Formats: sequence, structure tokens, C-alpha cells
Amino acid sequence: TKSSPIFGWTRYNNLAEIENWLDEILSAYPNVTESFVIGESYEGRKIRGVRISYKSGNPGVFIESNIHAREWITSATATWLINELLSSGDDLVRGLTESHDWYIVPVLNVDGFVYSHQKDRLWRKTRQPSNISSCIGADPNRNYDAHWLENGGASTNPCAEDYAGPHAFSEPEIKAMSEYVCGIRDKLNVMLAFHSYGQLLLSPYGHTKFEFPYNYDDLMQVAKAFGDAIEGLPYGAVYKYGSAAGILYPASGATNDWAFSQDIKISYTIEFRDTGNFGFVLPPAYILPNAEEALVGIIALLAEAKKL
Ligand code: ING
Ligand code: ZN
Repeated sequence: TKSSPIFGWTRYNNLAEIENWLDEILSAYPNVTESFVIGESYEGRKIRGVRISYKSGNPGVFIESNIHAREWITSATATWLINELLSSGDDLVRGLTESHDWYIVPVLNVDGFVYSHQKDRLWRKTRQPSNISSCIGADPNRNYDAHWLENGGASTNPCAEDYAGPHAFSEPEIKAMSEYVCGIRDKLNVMLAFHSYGQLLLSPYGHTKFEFPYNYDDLMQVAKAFGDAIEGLPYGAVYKYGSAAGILYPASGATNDWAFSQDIKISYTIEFRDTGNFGFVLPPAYILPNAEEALVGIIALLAEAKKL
């Protein structure tokens, strides 16, 4: 029998593999990395992250990844990004890496992620049972206290894929995330929430397409830099950008709207590859192209945000 391959980006890794690899990274780069735990999931798993900091007082970038269980490309990309931020020799990447403080949570919805590996590949939600239904889980990206359950785009039905939960922050993972982010919020300038799929960079607002943030022009200028940088790569992916409700669909209670409401003014949801051919079940051969696009896009995004 063949032994299972070591951690890498030629296949998707499960939660145990990601956490073991995180520990290796932490011991390989002890001077610039720090482990953090934002809290515990419903099933009692720790929700872990890594902080990368080359000097104190840098503007902070928070990356939330795999809030939706089935979106495996997000944690594959987040882990590759961690590795690249620490090891890249490219001057532009090094400069922007070392002039920001990075807080990266590769798997936020740990229970759902394990469930999608073991039981149901297309699971999206958390795994907390409901008091009013036999259906399990809420949509964690409808559970933040940002126009929670307003204007449609989220459901009161526990069996729906976009069930907002019984109240805002009902899901322990989202409560933990909000408390952790609030604790460091004066250090944070940028929030990036990783999703798939669609190849989109989505700004606030998600809850309405009839209103726009006061800094919408800035958000579009920074989004354009992200999109242009990716189009400059040889892989051929094209990203569209705009407000979430404007170019995708309305959704209330999402991470990037909540972060924006907490004064983290550069706040996006990124929908990674593809545009629907494989959808959530993106073959592993696309991990590296997607991850390189994400890195190049995010570096351009941060360089543009610096000009504001
Ligand atoms: N898409 C996001 C979702 O939660 C989104 C899109 C994000 C809409 C933020 C509005 C605000 O539905 C996926 N694929 O999860
Ligand atoms: Zn998603």
C-alpha cells in the first residue's frame, strides 16, 4: 500500500493535516509567527490561526477562510499563502508581507470542514443542531450581527442553506470570530473573507444593492488593482468586482459587511475559482494557479490600499 503523501498543494488536506502543518510552520519560523486560537467550535474543536509579523505596529490584514465547509480551495489557498509570505524571495511580495501584520485563520468552520471530508462533500453550514427543526447547522456567513436577517438573502428556515441561525452570533464559531476580531480591531485595516466559487471580489454591501459605502470608489479602485494583477498572469482567470448585492445576490450578516461595520474599511469577500465548471469540487490541479492568483491579487490590493 502507498503511504499518504506529505502535506502539499497537489491534493486537498484535511483538518488534522492542516493543523500538523501549521505546527511545523510555527516551529520553522518562530521569530515571525505566533499561534493563536480564536475559540472553540460547537463540537469542541479549537479554531486556530497564525499571526505573521515582522515588526510591531504594521497595518493588520485578517484572512478568514473556509467559513463554508465545502469551499476547500480556500484553506488550500490560505495555507499556500502562509508558506509563500514566509518564504517568497520576490521583492514586492517580501516588502508588502513585511510591512503588514497578518492574521490568518485557514479553517474557521472546523466542524463543517471535517463533516465535508468525512460525510458530505457539499456541506456548507455549521454543525450546531436547531431547537425547532431536525435540520442541522446555520449559514455562518449569515450569522454576523450586520443587518442580520434584513432584506432577504438569508432564511429563517433551519433546513435552508442560507439559514441565518436563531439569532445573530448564535454559532459559536462566529461569536468567537467576532470577539477575537473586536479585540484586535484597532490593529486591523483589511478584512478578506475567502470563498468559492465565481471569481469575484465583493465589497460591501451584501444586504442591499441600493446603498453603497461612503468609500465605495476607494473599494473599487483597490478591487481593480486586484483584478488587473490577476489578469496579468498567464493562467487566464478573470475576476469581476463590485458590491456583493450589486453583482452577485443580496445576503445579510456576512463577514465582510460586519467587519466594515466595525470600521475595517477595506473589507472584501473573495470568490475564488472557478466560474461553475467544477464549482465547489475544484480539482486539485487548480490549487496552485488559484493560490498564485490570490497572492498576486492580494499584494496588488495592499499596494493600492496604501495609496489611499
Ligand atoms: N458566496 C457568498 C455567500 O455567503 C456573499 C457570497 C458574500 C454574498 C458576502 C454577500 C456577502 O453566499 C459563497 N459562495 O458562499
Ligand atoms: Zn462561501
